[in-house]
Amino acid sequence: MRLLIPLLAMTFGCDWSAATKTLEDTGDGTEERLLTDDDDTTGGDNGGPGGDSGGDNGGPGGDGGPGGDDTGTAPTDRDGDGYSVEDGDCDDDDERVNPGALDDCDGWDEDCDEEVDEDAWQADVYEPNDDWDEAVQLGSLDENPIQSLTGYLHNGADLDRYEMTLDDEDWDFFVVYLTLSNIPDDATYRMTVYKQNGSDWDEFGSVYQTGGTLETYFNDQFLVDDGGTFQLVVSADSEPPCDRTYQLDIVHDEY
Ligand SMILES: [Ca+2]
Ligand SMILES: [Ca+2]
Ligand SMILES: [Ca+2]
Ligand SMILES: [Ca+2]
Repeated sequence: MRLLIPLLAMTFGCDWSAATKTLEDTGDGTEERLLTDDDDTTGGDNGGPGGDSGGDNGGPGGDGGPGGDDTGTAPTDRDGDGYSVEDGDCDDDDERVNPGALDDCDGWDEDCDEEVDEDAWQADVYEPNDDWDEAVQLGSLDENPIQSLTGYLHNGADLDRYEMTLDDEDWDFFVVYLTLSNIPDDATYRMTVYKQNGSDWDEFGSVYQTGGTLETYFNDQFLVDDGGTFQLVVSADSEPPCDRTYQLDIVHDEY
């Protein structure tokens, strides 16, 4: 594929290509999987989340109920997490579950708001990076022409922005190869490239793919100094699993 690039670069305009596969197949599987355990509220003893969700540090101690069993009046906060059922604790036998808990990526709604794993992004060292001015700074591709990182898309609304700069001169040519791998088979991931234009961002192009590896590149125009600041946005067109990592590789070539 690289042998093709110099020829394409010699042609007019900024080229954008990729192996785009279609299918907008909205991933419903994830959503369903996450909600399966969710409906238990107070009451009975078993059925707590302690189960297998994994990923977390020591789950809440199993069953061994707290002291004083059968008093006539129900204790207001049986698990001692600071919230009673009246306060919105949807599992008063599990101190890990309460309205003040962090709802991380484990398939369980720890904070009782009927939304599952919405705080998963907080475990991502690159977050927050959804807004233009929050982009992860990759610096100069002239100085660091090969970059590789691991990211997460935590839900279908997550955007991961990466910003990079490129120098150019009229007679130089550059090409930037972008590879996004480990896309889940049941999710469609997208890469969109923008170039800064004053206070605006011009879209270079957008490509997407379901599952596997998405490869694309952008390159410069003939006889134009079109270096500058670029942003790459990784996003999902469908709901991805919150704990699935993707790998992003960026390679800058000049000739
Ligand atoms: Ca609780
Ligand atoms: Ca939640
Ligand atoms: Ca959770
Ligand atoms: Ca993000």
